Amino acid sequence: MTQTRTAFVTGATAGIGEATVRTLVANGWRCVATGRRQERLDALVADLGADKVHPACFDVRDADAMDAAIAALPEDFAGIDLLVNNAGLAQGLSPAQESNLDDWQTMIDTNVTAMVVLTRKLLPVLIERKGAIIAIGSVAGSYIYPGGNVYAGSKAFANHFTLALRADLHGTGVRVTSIEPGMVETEFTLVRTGSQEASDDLYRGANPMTGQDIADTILWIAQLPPHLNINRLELMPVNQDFAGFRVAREP
Ligand code: NDP
Ligand code: 8X3
Repeated sequence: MTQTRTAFVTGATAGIGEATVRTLVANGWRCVATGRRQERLDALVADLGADKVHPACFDVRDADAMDAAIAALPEDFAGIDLLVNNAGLAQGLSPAQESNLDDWQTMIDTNVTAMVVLTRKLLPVLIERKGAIIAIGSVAGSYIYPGGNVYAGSKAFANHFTLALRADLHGTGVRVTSIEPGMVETEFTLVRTGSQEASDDLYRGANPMTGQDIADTILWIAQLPPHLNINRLELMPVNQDFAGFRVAREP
């Protein structure tokens, strides 16, 4: 009988992270599911079982709360084989010159600092267990769009930090993958714009990817043979592409 493996999935209360927990559990994994919304973590436990899901409710920007959550992991969930660095957000779509500095700080704290801190804290167990790290970066880290500014910068950092980990973990047996999605229909755009109408408008007719598409990709990567590493993987819906060069024409 194969041993049950354990994943630590950040941002499991919605979108890609929630789909990932549901998919991993359906395929025999245990998951530590994190997020700030306790009621959504409770719903995951109710649906999937307390033996399969351990809820860890904390704000990833709070390093002390992160330490406490890691220290409180029950024995069955403490041996982490897979870290899914997924929690993240965008706030605002304004040009840099009109952007709100608090929004920028929130994105840096969440998408950059928290990911780095959590990864550093879990590296010892991941190395001990020859585990894997899968990070959700974004195409925004490679192709810039107007208003992307700090979000795009934070995702360029995520894409690149993840690749850099690959170099440092050389010889440890730990696998590292940067998944870089384009448009996925989740609560992301609602959080970004604060408007259900803007969110619906963005996705209308685009046939975007779903959280399930990304979760299936994560499962596929996580279950590849241990000698195989996907370094980076960029995904988009067919209806989205990366052309975007603009020319401002002088009179
Ligand atoms: P959702 O808004 O649906 O989910 C975001 C998740 O992140 C939630 O579970 C939320 O939990 C968690 N989160 C956000 N801030 C914090 C915080 N401070 N502390 C703890 N948890 C936090 O978005 P997605 O599923 O789309 O996003 C997941 C990742 O995918 C993000 O990193 C995003 O940048 C990336 N991505 C998304 C794309 C898209 O088009 N949707 C495209 C490319 C990348 P809670 O609010 O309960 O704390
Ligand atoms: C573009 C991807 O992360 O900027 O659809 O939303 S992201």
